[in-house]
Order: sequence, then C-alpha cells, then structure tokens
Amino acid sequence: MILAYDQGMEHGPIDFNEESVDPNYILEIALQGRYTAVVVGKGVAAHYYQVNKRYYHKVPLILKLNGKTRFHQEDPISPLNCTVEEAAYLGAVAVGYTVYVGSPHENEMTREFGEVVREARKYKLAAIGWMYPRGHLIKEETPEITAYAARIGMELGADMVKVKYTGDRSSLSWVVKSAGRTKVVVSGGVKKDKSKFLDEVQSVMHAGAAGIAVGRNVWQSEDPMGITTELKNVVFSS
Ligand code: FBP
Repeated sequence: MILAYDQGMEHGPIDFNEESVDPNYILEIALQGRYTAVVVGKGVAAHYYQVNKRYYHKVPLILKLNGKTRFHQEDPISPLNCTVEEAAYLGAVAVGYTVYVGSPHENEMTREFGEVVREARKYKLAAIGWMYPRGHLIKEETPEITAYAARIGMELGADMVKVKYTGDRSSLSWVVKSAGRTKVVVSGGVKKDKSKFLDEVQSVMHAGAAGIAVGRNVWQSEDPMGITTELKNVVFSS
C-alpha cells in the first residue's frame, strides 16, 4: 500500500488544496496510516523527509528519480533529476522511474532505466518502473498494451512495476502474468467515488497484483485516515 505524492511535479499544485499542498500533511498520513511506503521526489525528500526525525526512516521512502511537467504531454520524456546514490543518501529503500512506453523517446528512457536498475543493485535498493504507455503512437491504452508495458518492466529488471488499472480483473490478471516475478502495483488515478474506488482495488487484488500505489484518492479525500483504513481491509485481507 504505497502513497504517491509526485503529482506536484507531474501535474502542478492544481491537484492540491490548502492542506495537501504541504508535504508534511502527506508524510503524516503515511506515518499514521502505516503505509508500506511513500513516493516523493528529491526536493520533498530533502526538505521535508530527511530533515525530520518524525518521518526519516520511520516511513519507508521510495524516491522518484525522474519526472516531467504537464506542459509536455504529446510525446513525453521523463529525464532523471536525481541519482540512485542521492536517493540512498536521502534514506530511500527503493527508487522509482517512469518509462513512457511507446513514446518516440522510449529508447532513452529504457536505457536510463537499465542504468537505474544497475545502480539500485549496487546500493541494495529496489527498482520500481512506472510503466505508462503514452505518446502519439499510443492511440488508446488497451489492456494488451498495459500487459506489454508491464512485461517491458520485467525484461528491464524492475522489482516492481506500476501500471494503470485495465478496467477489469481478468485483463489485469494477464498483466500480472506478463510481468512474471516482477510485482505489479496499480495506480489510483483521478479521485473517484469511494465505493467505486474500493471495488476497483478489490478487483486489483483478486487479479493477483501486489497492491496499489495511490495518491489523489487518499489525500484529496475529506477523510484520508478513514479511506486508509478501508483500503487496508481490502489490500491486506485479499
Ligand atoms: P494517483 O493515484 O494520484 O493517480 O497517483 C499515481 C500516479 O502514478 C503518480 O505517481 C503520478 O504522479 C501520476 O499518477 C501520473 O499521472 P498521469 O496519469 O497524469 O501521468
């Protein structure tokens, strides 16, 4: 059960309100909700996580090493802005990297992710691939394309891949099979009706996925701890 908070870079503060704009608000949810890990970029890790004993090493940290802004949507590329060595210094247990599968810049990202995996081994950190099909060649993200993206993550050596929900249990279970021994987590997406979201998570778990990596559906909620409890019941009892 991973709490994602890299949206400030990816989408901008448009996703936040007066509370969630403050990284401490999210780190507190991660701490009190006993999330498996929180995902942040280098700046949040340096200014809010590493400097605060309340969070440092108490909340397992996944450092997102690359990122792009929402001004570049057409044929995206997500460059590294942090090294694995820096991530280890900041206290990370794992590193995350987005590969835009199908983008004309895909080769650059697969090569860079290969290097990230190699470095992660050196520092004994887990490597997680955000495997997102994007760009003008991807007319629509079908479940088969999601399965291909998950497979690419496994082929590149990822310990875990993060993919979008395919819409139903049986297509997601093919994604999970395609990833083999690489664990699959599913992202939350835009905030939706709570019971619809929990049903989705149930289907994710029944499909054999390892869990979820969710952001907006938790910290945009009026009751983040309430939804955390409900999520735990679904994720850990499935
Ligand atoms: P959400 O649950 O808020 O969707 O977060 C999951 C995530 O993968 C984030 O890690 C990332 O910032 C965002 O979704 C990417 O969203 P987009 O689909 O707009 O690229």
